[in-house]
Amino acid sequence: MTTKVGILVMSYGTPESLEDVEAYYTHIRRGNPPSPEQLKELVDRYEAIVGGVFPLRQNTDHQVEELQAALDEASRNQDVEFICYQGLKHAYPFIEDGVEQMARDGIKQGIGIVLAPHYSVMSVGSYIKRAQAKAEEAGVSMEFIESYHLHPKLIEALSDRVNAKLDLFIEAGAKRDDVRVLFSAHSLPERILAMGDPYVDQLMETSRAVAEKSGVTNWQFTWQSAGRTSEPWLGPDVLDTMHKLSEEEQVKYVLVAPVGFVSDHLEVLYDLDIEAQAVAGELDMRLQRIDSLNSDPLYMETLSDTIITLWKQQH
Ligand code: FEC
Repeated sequence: MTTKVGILVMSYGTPESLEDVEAYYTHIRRGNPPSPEQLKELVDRYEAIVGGVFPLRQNTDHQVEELQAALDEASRNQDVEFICYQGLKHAYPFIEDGVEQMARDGIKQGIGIVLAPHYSVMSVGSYIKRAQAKAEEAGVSMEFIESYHLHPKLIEALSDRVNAKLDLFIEAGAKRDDVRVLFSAHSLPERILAMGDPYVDQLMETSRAVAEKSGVTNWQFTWQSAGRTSEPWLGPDVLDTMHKLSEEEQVKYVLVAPVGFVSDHLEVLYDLDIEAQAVAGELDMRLQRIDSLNSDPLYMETLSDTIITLWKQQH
């Protein structure tokens, strides 16, 4: 008999329209509505990137479809069927909706995975906590994947992207070693450091592995997209790093590799492609960004391998 296993594929979520930005932002702020100024600032950022479309929604939908196809392929002729359900952190369908749908479909066992490779108690940990609570209530037995930041196919996909953009610099006349590669990820409040959180170490491990695989020695790590709250966030921020590189080391070529993200969305398309690109212009610096993974087959295989490995360990 074939066992049906629900795969809860979790992602950050994005509004469906500009009218939904307020509800989305209020959800991120745990029910506290933003001030009119804060709301306008966020709407302006979405308007700058999207022109009416929210790319993260489409990208997540596509990633879930492609992951389903990869799992179907990998489990062909086996006695297990993996069925993907989407669960978003801050938008419909919410994490809880995905778990509820599994239960309604008669699924008794599930595996949860987040479309973010690195674990922090404040990021992946909070997705898992919500999914676990709902699963207990709905009577679904769930296991979770916490991270997959060193999966060889993930490292290969990221290294290929680094090399592709380094080639563009070379075509434009730069020497490969003159390009400073900046690996980056979403900043988090500094208080995670006191909690022994693995987030920083995992990001450094991914960065080191990608640098090694692509033969890059001229690199460093920096943070981006810190939240607009009063507490201190992990730094240095990418914009400060760029200023420092220009002023203290006269660096002219920068390739930013946001290894903490897997999709085109606001934090990449605005924070890097618009905001950091504007700073690069002021500093007379040439800035490129690696392409996002989106539904790259190697990323899809990273996810499906990780899920199947966990399933096999349990059965
Ligand atoms: O394209 C889109 O519509 C969504 C882009 C988006 C992604 C994303 C990923 C992460 N976040 C993480 C942590 C935080 C913390 C806070 C926070 C706030 C925001 C706001 C927006 C936003 N985040 Fe986000 N994040 C995205 C978007 N994020 C918009 C609210 C305005 C602002 O501060 O800029 C602070 C919450 C609070 O007030 O307490 C913390 C982390 C990730 C990467 C892992 C993941 O994808 O889950 C960590 C994509």
